[in-house]
Amino acid sequence: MHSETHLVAGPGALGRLIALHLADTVPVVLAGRRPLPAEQTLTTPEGERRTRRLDTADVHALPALSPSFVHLTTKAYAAETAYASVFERLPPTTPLVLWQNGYQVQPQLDQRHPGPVLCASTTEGAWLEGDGGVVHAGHGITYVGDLGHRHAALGQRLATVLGRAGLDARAVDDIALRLWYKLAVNAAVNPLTARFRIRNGQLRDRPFRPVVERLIDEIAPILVAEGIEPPEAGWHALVWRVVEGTAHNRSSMLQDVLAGRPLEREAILQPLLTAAKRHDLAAPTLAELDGYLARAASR
Ligand code: KPL
Repeated sequence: MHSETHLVAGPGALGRLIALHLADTVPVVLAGRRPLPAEQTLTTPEGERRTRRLDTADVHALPALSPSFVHLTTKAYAAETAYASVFERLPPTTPLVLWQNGYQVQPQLDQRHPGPVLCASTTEGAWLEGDGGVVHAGHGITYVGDLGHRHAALGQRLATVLGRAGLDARAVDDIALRLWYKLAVNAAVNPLTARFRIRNGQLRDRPFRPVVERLIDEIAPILVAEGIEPPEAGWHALVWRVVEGTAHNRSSMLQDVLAGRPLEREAILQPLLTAAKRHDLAAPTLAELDGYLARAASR
């Protein structure tokens, strides 16, 4: 087996986007819980359709592999289980890359995994096109780094591999900060768009705009109390810039609602609500949205 093989575990939109990019430059195995067609098509943001044959595998019955990286690209709620399946069969010191939203899986698996753990925070937008393809909706940036500041060279190596594969990737030494910023944006955008089934850009209009403002006013002091330094332009500018840039998108949580998948409520809202409680901060709008999503999930 080629020493640069990348195993991508989690064949959702992000997993397939990464696998199809990497496949042009390094050997890739795409692993999931159910069989997928080996032939996969990537539709680029420019509308070009590129079909590639990928090695696919059952995550519960992986072939003998010694990959250079395992990319865990499942939803946050499925990450621990996928991790356990993958590492039943792989060398435990294999470098692991976590691509999840939120800030829940990352510290947990960083503690659990014996090998190096990198986290990736990406603004690449993609959605699935049936079992045989993925649409790359828009180019984004991917930041990679490790929480413990011990694997800078590995982060740099991964950023170079991703860059060669056509994804704009940068190694950073403040990945925790970037994960929290993304979480702040996801918490302000995703639950509301999922609840009201609206595109991100509709948050700019009434009646949603004041709710987004209230959410940001609740999220910002929680993060500051957690020691997260505010973005240079401020929390409101951070959120509205993303809303503007992704105005035509359906958020990942709305896509999950429409596909009948579980929601990333725990990874995105729970870290904020837990921190709010710890610092005795009121977060009624966040709590109300969390309660709504929890009830919707149990129906
Ligand atoms: O990350 C996103 C998501 O949908 O999960 C945003 C940035 C909100 C874009 O839709």
